[in-house]
Amino acid sequence: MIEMTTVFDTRLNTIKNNYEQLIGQENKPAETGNGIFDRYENPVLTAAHVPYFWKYDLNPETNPFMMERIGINAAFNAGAIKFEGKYVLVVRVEGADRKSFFAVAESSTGVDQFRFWDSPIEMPQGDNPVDTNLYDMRLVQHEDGWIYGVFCTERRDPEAMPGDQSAAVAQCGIARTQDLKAWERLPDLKTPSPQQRNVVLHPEFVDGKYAFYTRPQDSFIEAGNGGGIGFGLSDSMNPAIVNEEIVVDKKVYHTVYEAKNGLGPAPIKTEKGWLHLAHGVRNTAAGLRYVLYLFMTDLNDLTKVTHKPNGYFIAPEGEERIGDVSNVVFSNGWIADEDGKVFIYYASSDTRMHVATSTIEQLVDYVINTPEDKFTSAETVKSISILIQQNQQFL
Ligand code: M1P
Repeated sequence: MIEMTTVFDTRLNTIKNNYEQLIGQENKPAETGNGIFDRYENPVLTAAHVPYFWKYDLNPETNPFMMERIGINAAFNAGAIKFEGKYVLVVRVEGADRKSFFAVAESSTGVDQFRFWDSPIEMPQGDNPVDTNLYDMRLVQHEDGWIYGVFCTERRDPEAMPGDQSAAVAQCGIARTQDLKAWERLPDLKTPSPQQRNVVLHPEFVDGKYAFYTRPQDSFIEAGNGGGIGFGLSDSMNPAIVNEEIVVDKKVYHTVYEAKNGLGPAPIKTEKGWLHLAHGVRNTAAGLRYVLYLFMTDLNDLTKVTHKPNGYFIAPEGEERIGDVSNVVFSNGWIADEDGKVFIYYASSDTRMHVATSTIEQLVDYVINTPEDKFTSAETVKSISILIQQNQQFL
């Protein structure tokens, strides 16, 4: 028994020390960015940031080996909001059992020292049937006074053949809160599309209505004919019903968004237009590759894309390329500070969270002054030739 107590105490001390050391770790910008944004040396959140008291039974009587009782697999795809002066993420935490749930983590700096609140969110159930899995919350402080969490709720496809355990239906779940602790669940969004993922609520009313960005899709994985970032209006949030989806940003052959795309967080309002962050997907021999891209829509017409740089804004790099679903970067949260600094929270390979920082000024410059995709190799060479020619006087 004395020996067991020693094992218990030694392990508990190590676990606590490692945890505090990880959370206290400083994060610095990685050297030499591209002038558009800065990456950081360390991820901001990983499975190891999840509090040890969610995983271990801390009673030496019932857990003499100090064994992990509940495994956590990943911490990724976080919604983001500035709340009571803190940088707050609502993280998709995934258990070893493959179930995702939401948990709040906060930091005073926005780039490091993110610490999870004491317990995960207990999200009330929505429409029948009950949610099997919840993920990818977009957080929006709406001008109606509520903070909305708009997320994916996934359930087994009721039409699935008895042996098919992978057919699922994805829909947009909605909940609202004032404090990120108590959540009121509202009915799922209704749209003409059989499946929905990557739905985002616009922060302002549009013609007195709630405005949603959608991602109509034909099946659980394939965007199919409905591919593209859609837009539609709803009279209310309870229930939220979009009767017509207009595709604002469609998937296009031989681009980084040729297989599918989806909006990331809610757009940021700038003097030049609404700044949007989205993910684009293409298929490769190694599987799907997810990258992030930016575009801008008109201040008075959210369905009109005014600027769209060619290619990707952030693509997976280094260790970001490896994880449970490799070759993926995905973002559903960013925070714009009053002074114009922007914190872009992105996940890599469905495994961990990172931050990149920039400013509104830099992002607007990037979006407006980067050549757009003209869809052929010849046009790409033409853009490079024009730049070389303009640079002659400086060489
Ligand atoms: O695995 C990559 C991503 O796949 C989905 O995104 P999309 O619906 O655009 O294919 C989501 O499940 C997302 O959570 C995940 O990161």
